[in-house]
Amino acid sequence: MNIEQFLKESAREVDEFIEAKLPSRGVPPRLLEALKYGTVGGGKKVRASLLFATAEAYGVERKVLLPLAAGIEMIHAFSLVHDDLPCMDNDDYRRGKPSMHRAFGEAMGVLAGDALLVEGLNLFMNDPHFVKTFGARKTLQVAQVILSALGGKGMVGGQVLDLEYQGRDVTEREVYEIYLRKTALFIQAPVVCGGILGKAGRKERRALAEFGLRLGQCFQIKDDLLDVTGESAVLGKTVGKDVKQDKATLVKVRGVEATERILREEFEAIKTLLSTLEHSFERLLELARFVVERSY
Ligand code: GRG
Repeated sequence: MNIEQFLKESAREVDEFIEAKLPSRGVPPRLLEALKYGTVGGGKKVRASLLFATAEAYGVERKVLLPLAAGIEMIHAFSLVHDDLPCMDNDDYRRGKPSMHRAFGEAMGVLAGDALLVEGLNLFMNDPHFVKTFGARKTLQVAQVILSALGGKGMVGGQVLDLEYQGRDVTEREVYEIYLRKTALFIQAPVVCGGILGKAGRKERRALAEFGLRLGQCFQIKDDLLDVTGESAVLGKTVGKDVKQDKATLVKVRGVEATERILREEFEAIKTLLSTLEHSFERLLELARFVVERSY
């Protein structure tokens, strides 16, 4: 199975799981519709795939990971829905269709985002089979990793900096600070969770954490490059917004060519890092390659 097929397969399984597990009874039908709109059938599902690929190296079956993989994707979808709101990046187009607030109205954009976050956590923390398989301690540990990546020191803080640094001169260090918080920690989270659930040793866990963080930085660097060099129809979202909104990006500070070079160098560093590990992380390496070479 090549990496595109691997991603497609992960997406299919995660979508099926979400559809089957979303609470239907007692939830207003319009909210349920919005939850599905925000998750099922959209997005690359890279974060779920990172969890599968990491845990797979330790022989953990994908079936038992689905509640966490799907939960992580729902939480990610929440961040996209809120990111698109008029008071944030104000985007009308996401995953090849109208963004949530364009399709369901602004109030539902806020509420569906809230519900995606809460139901995303619910999906694995309230799944008896998941808790029984991995135990309460590991369930709590993965929840802690996820919540730390999202809080004031993580994604919310990163989004605040992203808005604050818009329209002013920024340093490379400030750009990396945004990347780390806004994106990298939540790309790192599924890798770290895969190590925890796979019972990785301390040394390998540390290396996986470093890999996840570096990959997360690469992910955002590539995202910013695609905003300049990519095509809207392929990406399924508006392009050219960073320049228009004068966002703090590496492309703004260093230019396209230097940014592409930095990305290539980072990928080489990631490759070396993975090659020093005891277990074989072929799939993770393929995913990393996809992240830096993707066109969508
Ligand atoms: C975490 C409580 C809390 C609030 C969120 C809105 C917000 C605050 C943060 C924005 C975070 C954000 C949108 C970061 C950008 C990350 C990024 C590059 C997203 C695109 O991810 P892909 O390419 O998207 O994986 P698909 O559609 O493929 O899933």
